[in-house]
Amino acid sequence: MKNQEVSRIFRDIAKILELKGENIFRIRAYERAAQAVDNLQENLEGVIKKEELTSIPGIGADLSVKIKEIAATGRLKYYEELKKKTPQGLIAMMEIPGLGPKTVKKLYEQLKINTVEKLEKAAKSGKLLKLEGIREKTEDNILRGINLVRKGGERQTLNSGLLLSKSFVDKLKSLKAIDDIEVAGSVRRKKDTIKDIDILVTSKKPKEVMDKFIHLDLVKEVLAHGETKSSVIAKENNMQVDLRVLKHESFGSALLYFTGSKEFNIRLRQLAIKMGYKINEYGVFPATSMKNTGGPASGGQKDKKLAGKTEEEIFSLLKMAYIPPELREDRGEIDAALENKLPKLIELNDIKGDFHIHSRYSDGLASIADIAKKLEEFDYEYAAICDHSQSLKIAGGLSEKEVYKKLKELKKVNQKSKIKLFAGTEVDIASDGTLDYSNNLLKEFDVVVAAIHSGFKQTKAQLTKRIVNACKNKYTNIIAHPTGKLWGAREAYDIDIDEICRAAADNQVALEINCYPQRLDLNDINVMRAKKHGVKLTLGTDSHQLNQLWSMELGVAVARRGWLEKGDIINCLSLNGVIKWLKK
Ligand code: DGT
Ligand code: CA
Repeated sequence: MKNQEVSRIFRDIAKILELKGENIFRIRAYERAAQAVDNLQENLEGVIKKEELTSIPGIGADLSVKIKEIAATGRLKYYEELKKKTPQGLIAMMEIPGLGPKTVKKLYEQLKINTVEKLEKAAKSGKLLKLEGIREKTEDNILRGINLVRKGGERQTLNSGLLLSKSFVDKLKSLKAIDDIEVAGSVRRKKDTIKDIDILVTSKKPKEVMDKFIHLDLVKEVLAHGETKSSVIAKENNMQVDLRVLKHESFGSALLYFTGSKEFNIRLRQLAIKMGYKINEYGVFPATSMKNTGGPASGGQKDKKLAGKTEEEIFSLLKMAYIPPELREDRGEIDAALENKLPKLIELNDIKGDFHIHSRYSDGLASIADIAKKLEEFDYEYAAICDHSQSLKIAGGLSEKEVYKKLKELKKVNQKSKIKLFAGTEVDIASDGTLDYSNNLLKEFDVVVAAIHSGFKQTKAQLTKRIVNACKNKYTNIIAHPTGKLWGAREAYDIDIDEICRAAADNQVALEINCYPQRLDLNDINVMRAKKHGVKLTLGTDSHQLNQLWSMELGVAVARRGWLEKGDIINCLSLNGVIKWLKK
């Protein structure tokens, strides 16, 4: 059981109770409990074992029984009953970003709207304006929210895809009947969003494997059950998971085929044809034997197969370098591999620090000393503690006075810390492009990370100018999450990325790859563009809790998909290198 499963259930309960107009204290109790579980630094199962559930702030006797029930059975009867008694449509409506239980209740009671479809229709025809507090802008936001949920429903974040794949692979790995196992598809390519999960295995007992697969406790529904392929819907996120059982001798070609991307496959097949080969999921064959190689049952293919056991074997037959999965998007990687000019992609091991961590001074949960201690688990030389600036009140932005207090504490912690902690700030870029602190204060920081947190609805020209202005401030080192995308809540805002890259390059400002699971901003395409402009990139986890620091690996995935090498990323510099770079 994951902590997030519990907090999600508690949060849902709070929403349903609010919808039903229940006692506000009960609602707050569930919200507080959800927050407490999210903030927990260890797994709930461990806490249950130690019988320390009630020592978590906000978890009393009643909630601790509920947590134990979820741990033991994977569900909570009380929650299931509540959901049963609430119209499904209202629950779905509450998933729309910006639409809370209060508004949903009003919509239901006053306009009889009880499904997302009815809501969409009403918003489109301006009927919502009848409700008090709803303006045209609100209607637009609701429509945008509905679209986001629909899109989000089709695809999930890379992080969700990776976690779910891992759950399945861990369970399947314990089966003796399985020999090799690999995740293919967009998960293996580490694409920023994932539609479904493709798992490949080899086994001499396909029937047994399939039987175990469809009965895993992770499975909610079985869509198809065959001897070589089965599809299920996972309980988590309702994501589809496909499992294919293959023969050992064609594992490499199947892995290549099902890793994709489709565009890459098409290009590779064209190349193979030019070289006189036919390539498919069963192997590589001489083009002349085309008719014989349609499927596993086709006769005589064995003696004609030229490669197929491993991907390496296939790339080598095609006289090209091995192409890492992250590059397989038909963006020039095939030509580069033929000319042996593929980039030497960065790896997690190359990362020597994190440029974006929030402490308790603003909206983070950990103290600077706790962060320093936790960072010892990573092989880092430095990290920047960046808290929000004064205007961002909802995120606990620091006043000038608080900044000096933080700087003092940082100095103290640094004396004992094994790694260098940079004094950082995530300073707000105001709507006119000025920064939220005076230059006098900015010069006190080692690292100035500038970012937009409001005024998203400005025009493209205004937003672009704002960021360009921020780049021109001589104290700015990094622009954080440059496009503002927040998965499931906000689309990227429209900016002229080339103009921003030029300003960044001219002013020795780096652009961030924000590693926060819902952001991954810049994305792979924009990273490639930044590199073309000669812009350096930094990776920052934007951690608000200690258990978020690991998300550096998501940023590394984006960097790899953007063809980045060590020299492109400031986090690959040694401490001295970074200090030099900061003194631009
Ligand atoms: P997604 O949408 O996140 O699931 O992305 P993928 O890449 O995992 O796409 P998926 O699951 O539809 O298919 C897995 C791989 O199978 C895909 O990357 C390439 C291969 N594939 C699927 N359909 C085709 C096709 O029509 N032609 C070719 N050449 N390859 C295909
Ligand atoms: Ca897939």
